[in-house]
Amino acid sequence: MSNNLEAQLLQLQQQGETAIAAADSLERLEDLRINYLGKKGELGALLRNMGKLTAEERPKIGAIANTVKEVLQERLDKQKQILESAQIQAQLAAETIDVTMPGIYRPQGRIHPLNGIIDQAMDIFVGMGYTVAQGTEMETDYYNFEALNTPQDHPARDMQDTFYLPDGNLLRTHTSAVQIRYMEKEEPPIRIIAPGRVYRRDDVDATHSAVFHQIELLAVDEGLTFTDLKGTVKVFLQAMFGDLPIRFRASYFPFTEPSAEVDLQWNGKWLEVMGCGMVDPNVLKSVGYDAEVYSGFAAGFGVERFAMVLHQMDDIRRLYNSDLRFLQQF
Ligand code: 2NL
Repeated sequence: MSNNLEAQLLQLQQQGETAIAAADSLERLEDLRINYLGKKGELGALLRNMGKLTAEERPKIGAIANTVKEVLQERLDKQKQILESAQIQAQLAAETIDVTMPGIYRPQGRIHPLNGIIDQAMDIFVGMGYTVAQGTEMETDYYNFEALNTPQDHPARDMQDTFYLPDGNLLRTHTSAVQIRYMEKEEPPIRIIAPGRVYRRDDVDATHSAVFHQIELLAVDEGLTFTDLKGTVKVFLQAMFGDLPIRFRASYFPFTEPSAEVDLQWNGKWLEVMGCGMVDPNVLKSVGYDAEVYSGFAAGFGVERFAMVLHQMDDIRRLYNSDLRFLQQF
């Protein structure tokens, strides 16, 4: 009996050692541990036969069983260490970064000159307490013309200038409609700027485009005067162009009265850069404001025109055809 059990124990040890040495994963190793040394494992199963041994045989077999258990446990620990270290080595190898490799080329993007000017203008006006307002590019006749005191027979209404859509709507010819809608929703005091894309039926040439960008500003409050308009325009233009002389010339817009054109002395020449005026009382009335209590000023300018002056450009089309040789200069 004892010889038989001793032989079985030694055979178990040998089998176990071989299996452990061949285990190629931590999961497999854990399965082996349970299989050999676990509560319901093979070693336990053999030892349940110890009861049949004589009193002299028992300690001897017990000692052998202990050795088998210790040896197998030691082999398990050792194999576990080997597998864990192999796993770490594999991970290190997989995650190694070769710092001598050349980097991936990512071309540097740039701010488009039109967006650069819009950003700059927004910064300046936000600094003066203005809010940026936006709207849709398709508008109704009412918001683009009627509410802006532009009568049915005004030349700006002409089919030559406006893109009319088959449904009777149109593509906005200025961003004023954004301001009309804003005033309908809000009460004075109002200070907003409306930058955006606008459309005119122009023949395209070096200085004209059918799609271009405009920024308008509007302030409505009690007691606003032409002096407030002049001061605001001066602060803005000098922030954009530098400390240059500016002048106001009487002009005409349907939505302002009085109206003025603003010129800037640039390289010794007077350049027309924006239009402005005091909001016509009819416009204030159209949004439900009391024109006896409130007054307002407004101005509008073309972003393309600013870009051409600031960047010494002679052809507006360069702003639209995405030629990298042009765009990379900014
Ligand atoms: C120009 C001139 C201008 C306005 C735009 C405006 C808007 C409202 C009420 C009154 Cl809601 N006026 N806008 C006023 C004067 C001039 O633009 O030469 N733009 C390119």
